[in-house]
Amino acid sequence: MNGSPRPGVIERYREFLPVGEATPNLTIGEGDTPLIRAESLERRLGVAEVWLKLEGCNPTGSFKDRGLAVAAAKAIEEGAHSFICASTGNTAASAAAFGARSGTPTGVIIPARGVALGKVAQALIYGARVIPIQGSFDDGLTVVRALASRPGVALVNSVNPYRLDGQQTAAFEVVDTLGEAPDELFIPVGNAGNITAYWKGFRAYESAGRSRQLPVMRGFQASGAAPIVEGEPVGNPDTVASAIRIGNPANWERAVQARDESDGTIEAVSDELIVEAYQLLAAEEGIFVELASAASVAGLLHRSRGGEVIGDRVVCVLTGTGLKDPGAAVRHAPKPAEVEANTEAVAEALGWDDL
Ligand code: AN7
Repeated sequence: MNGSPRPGVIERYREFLPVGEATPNLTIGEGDTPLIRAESLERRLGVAEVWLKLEGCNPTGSFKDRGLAVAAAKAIEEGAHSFICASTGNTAASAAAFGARSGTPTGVIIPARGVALGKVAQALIYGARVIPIQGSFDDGLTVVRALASRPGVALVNSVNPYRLDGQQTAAFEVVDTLGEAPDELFIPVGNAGNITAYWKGFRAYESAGRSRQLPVMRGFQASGAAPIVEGEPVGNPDTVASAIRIGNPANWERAVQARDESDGTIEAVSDELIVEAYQLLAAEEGIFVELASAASVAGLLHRSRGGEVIGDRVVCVLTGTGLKDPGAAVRHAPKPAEVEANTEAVAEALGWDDL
């Protein structure tokens, strides 16, 4: 059976994608993620509408599934026998899932240190060949670019244009839900594929008459890994947000183009602010994201506190789930104290002893 009661991005957005009869309708159930109001943030910042796009609700827990669906399907259509990517973890997990789904051997090159355990676990259990390297994501990307020149090997990093084609479906969904593009879009920036893809998507939808306006793009890098902000590659990128620990983004020029064409900004946010946004999203909105994803909301806090006027309707893209890195949550949340297993001790620990 080809069709599905809950179609993936290829089936839903076929008319906007470079897919045809010969493209396999590959899906693991990606896309169609929730867009929800952030009422606590709205009150706190005095912004009329703040919406959160919950990309952690994708099957592997990040937005990467959208782009991998299209990149994997096109690679198979074009006769690839293997997928390969470098990754800070989420691309690896997603590529591994689509490799498994399509029966395509998949190699994932990850930094030996700093990748969240949940992402490594995913890549391993999906059956990818996982190669930890003694270096950074940027080193890994150099290696896979060279390996991808071998026949039949499909490079599925966001240097692959089909990745961006697939990822733009998130922008389509935002417009489909709101009936219009938002005034501003806040988004984390690592390898800079996603900001490029959203901009491409908003423009495609505007051209097709689905939206009357384009958003202002607001990208955020972590301050220890902010090459686009600094205007030069960062040799040793360093941030708590391991997913965006990237010093030389592949889509650098296109991200700058998205920024400039939208009259937007790409700014740096500190690790402290990223952690604050991470805690705030969980404790006040009930949304558990990964640290890199919190960079979008950190950016909103940063601009609001800096006295910048925020648009009436903004969307923050929350790129991935917090569950892949439970260690980070434990480090940044209060530690519970162990008590005796009786009613009085538990009531006291709960602060209910005088209720
Ligand atoms: C949760 O998985 O680069 O600017 O190799 O995992 O499109 O790179 C991940 C990036 C934001 C940045 N949020 O997006 C990888 C990888 C999360 C991410 C980004 C990533 P891009």
